[in-house]
Amino acid sequence: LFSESVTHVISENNCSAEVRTWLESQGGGQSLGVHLLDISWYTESMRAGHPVVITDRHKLQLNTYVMELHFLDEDGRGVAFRRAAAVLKALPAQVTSMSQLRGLPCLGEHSLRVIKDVLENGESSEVESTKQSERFKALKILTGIFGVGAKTADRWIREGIYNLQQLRDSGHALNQAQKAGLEHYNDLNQPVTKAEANAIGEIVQKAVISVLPGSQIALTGGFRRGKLTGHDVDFLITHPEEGREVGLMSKVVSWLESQGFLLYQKTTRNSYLESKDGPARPASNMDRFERCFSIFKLTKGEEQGTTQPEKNGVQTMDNRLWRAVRVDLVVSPISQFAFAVLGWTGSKLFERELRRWAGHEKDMSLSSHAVFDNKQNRYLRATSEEEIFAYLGLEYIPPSERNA
Ligand code: DCT
Ligand code: MG
Repeated sequence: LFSESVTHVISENNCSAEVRTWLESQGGGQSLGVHLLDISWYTESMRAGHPVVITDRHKLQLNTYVMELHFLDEDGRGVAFRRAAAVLKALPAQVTSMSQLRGLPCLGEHSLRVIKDVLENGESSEVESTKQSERFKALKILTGIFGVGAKTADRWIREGIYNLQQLRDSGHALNQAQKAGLEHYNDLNQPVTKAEANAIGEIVQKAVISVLPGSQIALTGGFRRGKLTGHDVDFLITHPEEGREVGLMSKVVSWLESQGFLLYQKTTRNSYLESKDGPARPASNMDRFERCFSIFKLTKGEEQGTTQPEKNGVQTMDNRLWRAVRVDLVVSPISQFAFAVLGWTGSKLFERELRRWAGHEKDMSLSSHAVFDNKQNRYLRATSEEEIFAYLGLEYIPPSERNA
């Protein structure tokens, strides 16, 4: 998670003299590129003349601690910790003293307290005691079940359910997703590799071509950003003739099912209509494409026979010839495809900041469907991500730099 780098590069002559001096003092040289992670504070800080972060791709041990705190998120502090982690991630060098953090944005009181603790004591007592707590462990285990969110996990914990066995014994009626999640728990908690994502890509490609020749697929999500592993594989499907994509999802799913590739699937229907729904609302994270949450049955290559640690610590050879993999399929009409690609490439924090930028700096509403210009009171069309960045007044940011 933390080995990845951050977002936007601006040219040096975009910096104020003060910023340049500061950056040079941080070890940057003449050819310094400035990486920005939170686009909206970027302009604010620039205006205020504060030094803005940052060069380069160092990972910080501290990030882990800040992220662990994310799990404490019971009153919406998760985003604040994510931002703090993203700032640390983008720093040009390992943090060794609190003074290095002076003037940096997005580091709140709580994050700073944790960082201070880590610097002084090697670890954060707050984070460590959280990690040791039964509640934290249970939250991790239960939200690790596909179909179980923090709310459900919390309810179960309050009923005294702390692990999978207790859940099974509880007699709780689980929905289809949760049943599948429980059944494939180990597989779904094992990272998906790039090789596995490619193998699934070939299957999905075959499916769409079989049911509607000319259809196209794009790999989105973390793998498009260059990540080597992910928790799932995300695909976007379209057809170059507007309207031909209607009904495509159910055909693709039927094909996959008939070939025995699906262990689970649930399709939600597209409900997006510009004229009816009005401008895309920036506050809404969820888009309204036809979407299929699925679990694929992926045959293992012979070289992939893995050993998995069992609960009692004994290594056992897993002789199964397949593994379960979470796959998300999304169908978009070609007219919205560029927006869909941008919206589904992530990261989640990057998307959030981009939407915030659009709203605050440009008075535009950006979604995975469209961008609405509030000043002109109209939608702006785009056929590529580059055009969308241009509308937003930003240099193009390649996917590999969207890992904030
Ligand atoms: N997305 C978003 N807002 C959400 C959910 C998703 O903007 N609430 C976008 C951003 C990422 C993309 O959809 C895919 O989502 P995930 O698969 O959850 O994220 P990922 O970056 O692909 O992470 P992973 O590698 O773990 O799958
Ligand atoms: Mg993903």
